[in-house]
Amino acid sequence: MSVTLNSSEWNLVYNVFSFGLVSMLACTIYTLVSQSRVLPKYRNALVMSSMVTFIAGYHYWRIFNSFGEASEGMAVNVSGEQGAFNEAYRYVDWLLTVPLLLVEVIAVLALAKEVSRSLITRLVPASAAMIALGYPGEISSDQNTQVLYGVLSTIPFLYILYILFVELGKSLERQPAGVAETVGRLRLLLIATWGVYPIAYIFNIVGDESASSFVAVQVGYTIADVLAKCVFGLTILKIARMKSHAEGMAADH
Ligand code: RET
Repeated sequence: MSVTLNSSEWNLVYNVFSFGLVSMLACTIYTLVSQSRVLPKYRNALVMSSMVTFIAGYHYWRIFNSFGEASEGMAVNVSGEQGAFNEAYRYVDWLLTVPLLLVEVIAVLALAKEVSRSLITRLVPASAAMIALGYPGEISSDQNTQVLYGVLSTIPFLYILYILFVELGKSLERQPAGVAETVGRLRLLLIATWGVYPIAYIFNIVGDESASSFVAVQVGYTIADVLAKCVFGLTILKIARMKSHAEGMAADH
């Protein structure tokens, strides 16, 4: 089975993948070289961010190549067979990066050890379950299966939002004023970008294997990935710098 794009659609997907790839590479370098601009206790959060964008850069490289290999002219093979466009790269990427992103948020807050551990032991399994449950729906062409796994995956998704907005809110009260504000913005960025994924997934269900739904899903996921990984990582860096300065690090760092 294949979807036939027109030339501007094909070029758009090709260019968006290329943009995603270079954004991840550039962001990896930026967060790596910025290590010394924050206090040692915040460096782990930056390492997480570098790892997230590195892992994503690798997967965008594979996705980009897979798109080229699956294309015969403007027809993209989406059959799921060998040589077809491989949607699994995205899910393997998310399976690794989504738990890391959540650990990154917790790490930059530098909360008490028990609080961090309790948040992480709930967030990491929930995020892995969310991605693992979404995959069977993503690759299925049967609408009932897509809806079933979409709903199942939404359960851990809502649980994660509950932890981030309700549970984490309690520890925010103890953060310095400017930091609490930036963390508030971080959570807004998180909800705005993470919300794009289920919406793109819905395009897949209602779009019924059409070229325009293929384009919408791929462009949607890629833009959301750049926001959720790169822009998010840069916000984490900003929070780490603000906290480092609030805790006595010289301002010229
Ligand atoms: C799926 C399936 C449909 C239901 C829901 C989903 C949520 C996906 C999310 C993915 C987040 C990915 C991130 C990647 C960036 O690194 C799996 C599409 C709720 C929230 C943040």
